[in-house]
Amino acid sequence: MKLSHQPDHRRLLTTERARREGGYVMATFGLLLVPLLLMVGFSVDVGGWYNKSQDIQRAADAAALAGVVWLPDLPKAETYAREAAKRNGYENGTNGVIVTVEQVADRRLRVTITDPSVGSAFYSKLGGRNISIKRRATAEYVLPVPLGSPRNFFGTGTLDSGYDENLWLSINTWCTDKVDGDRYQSRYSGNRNYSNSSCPSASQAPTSNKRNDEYRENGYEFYIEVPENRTGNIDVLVYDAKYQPSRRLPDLNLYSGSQTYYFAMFMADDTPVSDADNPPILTCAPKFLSGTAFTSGINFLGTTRWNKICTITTSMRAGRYVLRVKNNSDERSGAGANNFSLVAKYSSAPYTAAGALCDARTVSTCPKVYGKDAISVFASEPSSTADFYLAEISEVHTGKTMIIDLFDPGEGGNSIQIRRPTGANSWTNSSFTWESSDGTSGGPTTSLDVTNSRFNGETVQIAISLAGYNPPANNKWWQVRYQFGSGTVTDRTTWSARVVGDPVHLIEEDS
Ligand SMILES: [Ca+2]
Ligand SMILES: [Ca+2]
Ligand SMILES: [Ca+2]
Ligand SMILES: [Ca+2]
Repeated sequence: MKLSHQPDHRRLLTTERARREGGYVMATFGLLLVPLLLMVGFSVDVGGWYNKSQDIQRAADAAALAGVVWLPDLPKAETYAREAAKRNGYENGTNGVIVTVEQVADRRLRVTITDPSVGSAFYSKLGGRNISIKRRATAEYVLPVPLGSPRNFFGTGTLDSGYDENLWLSINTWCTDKVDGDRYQSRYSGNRNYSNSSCPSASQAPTSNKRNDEYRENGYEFYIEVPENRTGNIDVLVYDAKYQPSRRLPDLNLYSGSQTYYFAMFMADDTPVSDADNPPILTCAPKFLSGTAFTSGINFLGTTRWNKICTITTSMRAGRYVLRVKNNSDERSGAGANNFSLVAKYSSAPYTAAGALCDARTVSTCPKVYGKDAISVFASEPSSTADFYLAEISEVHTGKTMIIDLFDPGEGGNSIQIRRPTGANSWTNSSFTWESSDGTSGGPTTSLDVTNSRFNGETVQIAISLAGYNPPANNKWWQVRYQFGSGTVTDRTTWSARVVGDPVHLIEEDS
């Protein structure tokens, strides 16, 4: 507690004790009456000041939390912080109250409230002036952990040998069972029967043991991050957006039929903590059926199977755009996995790997394409050991706990490791504990045994302590390593990673 004028209790107590030691009880009582009354008065005042300072602290806390989510827009953060302070009784400029709002880091906001005229019951009657109380609070917000790619492309599989990701983005049809690896877009669980006639419709209300309750109406979401210092218009391209099981690769066919997929872009906005309010870009919401034509004139990474789904022009704002990809609810005419890739490429760049692909860890003007919350992928590499980018964990998370969900991981393989970055291009196995939805658990260990397809249809939740975590400046990306013994790595799976803790919270600051 910070009070500018604190009463001197010690002196009063000393005085009292000294007089009691004198031994003249009655006389002393009379003498004591005044200081005793003063003491009572002061303790009432101190209690009042304490309550007041708590009120001011609460107002500062509320203001910092309300304002921080508007950063980097400081004027807006100020407006919302001051409104929250006002709602809590402290209006800037009224009764001399001062509410100062400052940005102290990228996503940190400090609010200081000073009330210069806190009155008192007794102190002021003795001629004491009103005291000034000042309290401050600092809030920060932490964005979701970027998933899957540190670059301007994601899930390009084997399209370019120089940038082999050996990973396709993937989304299954409605009428599939999640046991095949799609945690959030397969509508069924425990109903692996893909013939058109036997796949229940949504209106038939599948019995609970057949329904995947984790199905998400909004499908999967990606972020397209447009840097402030971009050098031109940026095209968002998708490779093989449609599902064409007759062609098979890269799509996976389980039961023939046509399918519809919806892509939709949403503007970057001032509230990065929530995506629910990002305005849709109506011209960037294509629908893909098996017969949808590719965009003509694009011959990129050795293929013409591309569609341009959006151009983010330089007159549109920088920031994080949201790209939503979902299957068609209740479409039961086929079953399989629709594989695709995403690239955010400068419009003026040539359609070559060297000209169009970049890594945001080393090139500041490079747009980023990464997954949000969960990535649904088809991992496929023609060797027995494969490393895939999993999640970017910056030092803001040091001391917390990272949680990784691997759904339906590693059938046919031997083991999986989680690797933390140690340098620009080096990683080391991390120790973790794990718990599976099948009831088994283990660790601490540096290797998850996945032999005998033991986690088919199960979620393995991995917990990693980030105590003392200090990533290299040029690489904060963690990887997941698959080891398949003699065979080649292949897995249709869904991965998530997050750090435990509130996205918006108050932090302790040294005064
Ligand atoms: Ca499986
Ligand atoms: Ca496809
Ligand atoms: Ca928003
Ligand atoms: Ca799998």
